Amino acid sequence: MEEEPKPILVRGRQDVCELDRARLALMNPALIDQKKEGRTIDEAAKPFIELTMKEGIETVWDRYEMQQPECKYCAAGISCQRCAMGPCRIIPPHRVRGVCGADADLIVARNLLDQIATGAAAHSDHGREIVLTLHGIGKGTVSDYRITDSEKLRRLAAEYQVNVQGKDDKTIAAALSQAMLEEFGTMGNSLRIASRAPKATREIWENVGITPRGIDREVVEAMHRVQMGVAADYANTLVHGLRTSLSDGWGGSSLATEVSDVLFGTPKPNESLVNLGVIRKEYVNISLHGHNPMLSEMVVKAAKDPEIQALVKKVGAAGINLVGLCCTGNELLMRKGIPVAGNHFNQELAITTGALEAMVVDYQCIFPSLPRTASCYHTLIISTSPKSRIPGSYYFGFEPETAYATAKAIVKMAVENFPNRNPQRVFIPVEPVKVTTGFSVEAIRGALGGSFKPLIDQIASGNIRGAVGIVGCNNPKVKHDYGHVTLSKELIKRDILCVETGCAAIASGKAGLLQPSAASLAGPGLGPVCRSLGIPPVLHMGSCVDNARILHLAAELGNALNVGIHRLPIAGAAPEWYSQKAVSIGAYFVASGVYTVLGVMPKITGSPAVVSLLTEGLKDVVNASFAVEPDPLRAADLISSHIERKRSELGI
Ligand code: BF8
Repeated sequence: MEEEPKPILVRGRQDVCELDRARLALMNPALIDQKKEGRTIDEAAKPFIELTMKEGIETVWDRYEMQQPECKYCAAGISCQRCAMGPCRIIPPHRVRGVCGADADLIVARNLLDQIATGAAAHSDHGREIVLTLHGIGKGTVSDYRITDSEKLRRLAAEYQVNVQGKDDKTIAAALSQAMLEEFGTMGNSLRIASRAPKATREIWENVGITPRGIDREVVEAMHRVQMGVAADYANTLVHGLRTSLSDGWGGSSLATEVSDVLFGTPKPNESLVNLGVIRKEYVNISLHGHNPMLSEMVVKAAKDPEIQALVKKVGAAGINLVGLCCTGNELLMRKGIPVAGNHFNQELAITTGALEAMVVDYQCIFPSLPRTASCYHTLIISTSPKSRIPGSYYFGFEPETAYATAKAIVKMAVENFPNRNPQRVFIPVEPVKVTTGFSVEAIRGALGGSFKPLIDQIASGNIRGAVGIVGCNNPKVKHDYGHVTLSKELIKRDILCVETGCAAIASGKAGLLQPSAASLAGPGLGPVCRSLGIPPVLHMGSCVDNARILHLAAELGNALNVGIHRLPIAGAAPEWYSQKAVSIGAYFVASGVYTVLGVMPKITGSPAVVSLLTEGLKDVVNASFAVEPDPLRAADLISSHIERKRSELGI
């Protein structure tokens, strides 16, 4: 019999100093009330935020306050930590160059390229892991996963010119994954999957010299360019940033999305629940947090194992309640209808329900301090990626070859932790909200009756003025969920359809905007269209790598009309972004021709030249640009004027 995988406690238990807790808890009740209201608009989160302040449990908002005032040079992007001659800061009028001679423009541009490359690497490395799993299935080394959407496998194979005639799924998987892996380090001069973009868009890339080549190649070249003594011109540096981001959106993220659909199923509309109220008192609660569906899908399977179910009975729980957080949550919600406890700023609060037996994480957007939060309760933080061994967590090395055994050991550990729960500390005073999700490109096409023509007709007639992709994170610089929800509500009121991913989509879910009944909040054109199709005015399209779905949808519309993406009445927005991944997403939206409004200022204000290039100059390069507008109502004005301008240019 195979030995059961055992965890390692990474660097020992992390405990929060009781003195720290006592100090944090000494807050005046009026201040607690004020802070609770100032930190979030998520009504279900407020009681937990109050609890953290009363009990002295540190959260992201406390740490943000402790970091104030921020360094104004770092905030403006004009500090450089790149080499050992520094650190350097640009302080006019005298300190206008770093030790190496770089001026403010170059320092800002290099820092930004670094951020884009980091984000592109994160998405694409996730994509590679998924493609490698498909490869393992094809080669017979991975047996715990199977191909769920054989039709999509064959469609992708046709796109990659892999012969499918008379071949079984496994043989196709081997050949297709090989062709996909070559996209990472291809000898060619373009990515095959990027040829989904409309011809006019690809011609723009070709003319500007930003056609993405190998996925790894663009990231490595970006890293080369930020080495001191390489990048010297800010504009030339940023143009490579666009190319790098395209290798993410049309490359690594597209592969992550498409192959996840092949392995776990292409999402279809389904119903579920969101907010912290999805955590259930009588159950063993396990939250799945992070990004890669490979881990979470296997945990879902292991939770049904008869041995595990017997153990659940033995510990006296009513069952196992799996709940998602962040993008792993989105993946499970889209495909399996598994409830989501919340977005980025709900991760610590989920622990404060006192009813979470384990938080299972892989990578990205996971606060490294979670084991400290968990030490105030019985919750176990279980880390699983060799790339993200978190001190204070129990670590299982998760590999596709041994996925089921590891997932089962993880679930077992969570169930065995149920008796350690302190019933007096269980606190779940909120009810979840209903959502309809699962709007993959295929599902949208299906809901429209098999082609995008009805959507195009509604846009042409003006019932729907256009569409906006609202994406991204939470950031303590913005009241939690306020940016997302205010912008979405304002746009649907103006008959603009919203398609959303990531933490933006979860914010809309918590606010009730992902229900068909939210059509009543839409304008006189969009509302009836949603009612006739039975869909919400805000469509949940998935996780952050699933922003590729938004690109593919834009490509479908562009191809149907035979125009470049830049000519469509569409826009992008990231009202509460924080992550380098979001920088890459914003850059590939713009490089693909999508005007994109950010709610948080990037660290670029130290270079007026960079600001002007990104907000104006890029219009002459890729026919799109960035705007920054922290007020979501004014952002809605910018977006609707842009959409109306595009409509009149198209003559509709
Ligand atoms: O990839 S939206 S906070 S969870 S980075 Fe992170 Fe931002 Fe959420 Fe998903 Ni995306």
